[in-house]
Amino acid sequence: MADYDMVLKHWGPVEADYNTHGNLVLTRLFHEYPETQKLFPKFAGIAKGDMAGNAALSAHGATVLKKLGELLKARGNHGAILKPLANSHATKHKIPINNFRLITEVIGKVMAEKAGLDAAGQQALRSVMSGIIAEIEADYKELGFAG
Ligand code: CUP
Repeated sequence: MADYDMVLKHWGPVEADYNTHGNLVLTRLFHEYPETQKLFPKFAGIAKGDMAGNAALSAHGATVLKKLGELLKARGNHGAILKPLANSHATKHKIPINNFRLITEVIGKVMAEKAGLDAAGQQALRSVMSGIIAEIEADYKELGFAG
C-alpha cells in the first residue's frame, strides 16, 4: 500500500476530533521539545499544566492536523496547498525546518496511541513527511530563509 494510504487508513479518529488530537500534539511537542514553545509568541507564556485546557492551543493544533489531512488526501498532488504554507512559515512565522521533523515524530506517537497507527504506519508517515519537508526546505531556500 502507498505511504499516503497507510496513514489515511488511521485518519478517521483524528478527523473525528481535530481539536482534541491537535491539543495532544502541541502539548506533547512543547513538553518533549520545550524550545518549540517559543516559536509561536501567543503560546510562549502558557504553563505546562495549562496546555491541555488551552483553547488557542487546541485551535492551532486543529489547523496543523487539518493541513496534514489535506496534504495526505492530495496524495502528492499538493503544490497548491503546500506552497502558501511554506511561504508563510518562512516569512511570517519563521519556523526553522527541523521543527517539522519534531512535530512529525509527535504526530506519529499520538496517532499510535489514539488512532492505532502501527510501526509501519509511523514509518509511512515519516516517509510522506520527509518528501513534504524537502519541498518546504527548497521553498525556504528560494525565499532566502535559512530555516
Ligand atoms: O499551518 C501550520 O500552522 C503548519 C502546518 C503544517 C505545515 C506543513 C506540513 C504540515 C503541517 N504548522 Cu503551525 C506547522 C508547525 C507548527 O505549528 C509547529 C511546529 C512545527 C510545524
